[in-house]
Amino acid sequence: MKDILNARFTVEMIRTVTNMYAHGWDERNGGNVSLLLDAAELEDYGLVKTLRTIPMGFSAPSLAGKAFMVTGTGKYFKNVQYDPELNLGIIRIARNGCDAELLWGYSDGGKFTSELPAHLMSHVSRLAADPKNRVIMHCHPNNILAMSFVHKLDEREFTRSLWRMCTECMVVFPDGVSVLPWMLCGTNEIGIATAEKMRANRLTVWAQHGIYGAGRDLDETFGLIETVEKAAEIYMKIAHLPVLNTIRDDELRLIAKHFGVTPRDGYLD
Ligand code: 2HA
Ligand code: ZN
Repeated sequence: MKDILNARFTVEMIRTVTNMYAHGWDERNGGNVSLLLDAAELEDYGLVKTLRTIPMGFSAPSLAGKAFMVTGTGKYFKNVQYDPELNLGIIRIARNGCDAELLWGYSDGGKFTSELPAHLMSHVSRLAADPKNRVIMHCHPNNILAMSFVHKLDEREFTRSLWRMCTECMVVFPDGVSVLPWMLCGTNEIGIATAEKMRANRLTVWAQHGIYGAGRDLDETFGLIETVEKAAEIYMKIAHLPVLNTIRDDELRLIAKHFGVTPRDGYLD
């Protein structure tokens, strides 16, 4: 029997949340990550039996039978590497679409992140857009948060400001960022609103809270957030200074053409 602690996806999850903590994106119990797994592969690790059934409080019928590794509620990213089985869990969505079947983890009797609605509903949106999507990631990067206080929350304007901050931005997130106004977190409502945004692109800023990213693997998703956070950092460094130079729209178009990416429709003048 293979050991789940040595599984490639477990090792990558531990490395990723450890790195997120090291970047200062996940103070205390901040942030949460979910990773879509191959349910059949879990049999190799002996993970077939339901240890506990945990109601989710919402319904995601299209995910029935799918398995996810999800960070635990109230758990600190900095501690995951020292006790993965306590701080992480693997759940399979039950046939009724409303319950989570715990296959591994949350060993203190805990459960998945309070943001499970936003995660699973966003998985549904992203899988519809890209069947290879596997990751939803949420965290609280300083500069994205700061920018959400001083920049208009119009998502076209927000995206354009970010694109102009570093040449690479257009290459990394040509689909732009969506922005949600402040909302109460941990609710089905913010989950529905986030998933609605995630139909169009892979990044959603939660004003005065943080960001959601989606991607095909943990590295790609981390890199998306890392790039937005870098752009937001430059923005915060220059926002109060007279700006003498910028990247113009025709130059943004040139970057997109050169790197073969399509900018979000209507976002360039
Ligand atoms: O889990 O980040 O949004 C802590 C959070 C809630
Ligand atoms: Zn949060």
